[in-house]
Amino acid sequence: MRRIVVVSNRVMELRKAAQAGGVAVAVADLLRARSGLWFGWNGKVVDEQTSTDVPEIKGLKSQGRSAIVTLPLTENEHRDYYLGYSNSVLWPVFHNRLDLARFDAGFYPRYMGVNERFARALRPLIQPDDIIWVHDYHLIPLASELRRLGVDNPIGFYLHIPVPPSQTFLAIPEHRELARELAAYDLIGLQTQADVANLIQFLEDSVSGRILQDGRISAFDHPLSIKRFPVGIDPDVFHNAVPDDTLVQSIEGAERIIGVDRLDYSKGLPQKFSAFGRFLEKYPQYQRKVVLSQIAPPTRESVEAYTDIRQTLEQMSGKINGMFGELDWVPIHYIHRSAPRDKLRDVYRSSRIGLFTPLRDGMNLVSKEYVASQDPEDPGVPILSRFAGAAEQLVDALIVNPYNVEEMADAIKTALEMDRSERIERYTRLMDVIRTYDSAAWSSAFLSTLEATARERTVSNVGSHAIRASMAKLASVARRPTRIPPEGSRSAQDGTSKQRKRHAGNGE
Ligand code: GDG
Repeated sequence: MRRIVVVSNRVMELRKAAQAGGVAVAVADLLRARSGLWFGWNGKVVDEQTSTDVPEIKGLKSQGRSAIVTLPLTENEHRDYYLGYSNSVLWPVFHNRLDLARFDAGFYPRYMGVNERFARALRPLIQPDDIIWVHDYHLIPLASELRRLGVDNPIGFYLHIPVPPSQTFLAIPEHRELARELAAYDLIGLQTQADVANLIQFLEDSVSGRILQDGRISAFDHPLSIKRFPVGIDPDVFHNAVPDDTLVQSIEGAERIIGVDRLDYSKGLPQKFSAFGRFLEKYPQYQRKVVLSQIAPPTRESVEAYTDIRQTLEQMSGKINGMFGELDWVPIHYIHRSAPRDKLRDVYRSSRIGLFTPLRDGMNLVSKEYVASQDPEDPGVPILSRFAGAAEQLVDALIVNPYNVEEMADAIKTALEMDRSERIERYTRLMDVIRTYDSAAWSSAFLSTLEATARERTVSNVGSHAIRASMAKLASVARRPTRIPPEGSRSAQDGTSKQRKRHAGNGE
C-alpha cells in the first residue's frame, strides 16, 4: 500500500486531534491505520529571525511508520497568509460574503510565499510512491509549487468549505491564478454536488476550462477530476452517549434545544437567536418549557470581521432573556467557550432538538454528531439549514431557510410536537446515511479515486516529462489575461449539461 502524505494548514498531535473534533479526527485515524506523514503548521508564530525552513519531525509513538512534520509561521505570514488571504479573502468569499472580504494587495504574495516555503520543506520528504492529499483553502497553490519542484506523484485536494457561485468567485482579483493552481491537482474533492457544479462553471468562466469526454475537466491541457466526497463522522464514537444530568436548567418537563457552532458569521447565530425569540413570542405556551443551549467557542478573533459578532450575540441573548426570562428559567444558555468532547456527546443526547442553521457551511459535522448521539428508541429532531452541505444528505432532518426567522420558529414547534414514531422513522433513515458515509468511507473513497487517477496516468504514459510540460504551459497561460465569455455566449454549455451531470457523479 502506498504511503500517504497528508498536508493541512494546522497539524496537531493525534491525541489532541481526537479532542478537536471535525476532520482532524479522521486524519488522525487515517494515520494510525496507514503509514505516512502529516505535514503543516504547528500553530506557533515566531519572529523572522527565529523562523526556520527545517521542519520538526516527530514519530508517532503509537504507529512507528508515521510521523508529524511541522513548521512555524512568521508574524508576517500569520498576518497575511493566515488571517489575511485565507481568512479575510477566501473564507468570506467562499461563504458568499463578498461584503466581508478584504482585498489587500499584500495578502496574495504572502499566501503564495507560505505555500512555496511549505513545498520546499516537504519536497525532500516525498518518496516516489507516495500519494499526497492536501486539505483546504489555505493550501490551494501547494500542488503547483510541488510540481515546479519536480514532484509528479498523484496529488489530490479536498476543500472543506463550499465553492461559491462562479460570479462570486470571479470577484477575487487573483481568480485566474487560483484556477491555475487548482488545475495542478489530479483530483479535487468537494462536499456536495452543488459545489462540483459551481467549480466546473468557475473553471469554464475563468480560464475556459473544457469538459472532456471521460468527464474530467481540462484546464491548461491538464486533465482534472472534480468529484463529490461528503465528509462524515465516526458514528460509533457518539453511540454510547448518555443523558447528562448535570446540565443547568433541567426543569421538570422542559426540553432542551442544542446548538454547537464556532463563533463564525457563517454559522447564522444572530438569525438563530431571533428565531428562538420569535418562537417564544409566537407560541407563549412554550415559555418555561424550552431552553436553548448554545455553545459557541471563539475562533479567529483577530480577524476584523469577527469582532462584532460576539457583542451582537451577547446583546441578543441578554435581550431575549430579559424579555422572557423568569427567576427560575433563563431561555438562552449561551456559552462562549469550548466544551470537552465527551461532554458534548452527552449534551447532544439530552437535547430534544438540534438547531443547526448556518447561512452557509461546507458540510456541518455537528448535525451528524447530534443524530448519532440520539437514543434510537426516543430520538431528538435535527433542524438543519438548507445552505449546509449536510442538507444534501440529511434530507430527513427538518430543513429550513436560515434567513426565514418565521419558518425556523415554526420548525421548532413542529420538532417539539413530532410524535415518537415519526422521530424514529426519520432517525433511522438519517443514521443509514451517516453510517454509509462515515469518516472512514470518506477517506478511503477519496484515496482510492486518487490512486485510480495515478493508474490512469501510468496507462496513458503521462509521466513526469508530460506533467512538467503541462505545468510549464499552465504557468505561461495563466499570466496572459483570459477572455471571460459574455453572458449566454457559451455555446458548449447546453451540449455539456448532460456530461456535467455524469461527471459530477458521486466520488464515493
Ligand atoms: C469546517 C467546515 C465542514 C465544535 N465546538 C466544540 C467542538 N466542536 C467540534 C464539533 C465538530 C467540529 O468541531 C466542527 O465541525 P463543523 O463541520 O460543524 O464546522 P467547522 O469547524 O466550520 O468545519 C464545515 C468541516 O470543516 C469538515 O469538513 O463540515 O462545513 O466549515 O466535530 O464537534 N468540539 C469540542 N468542544 C466544542 O466546544 N470538543
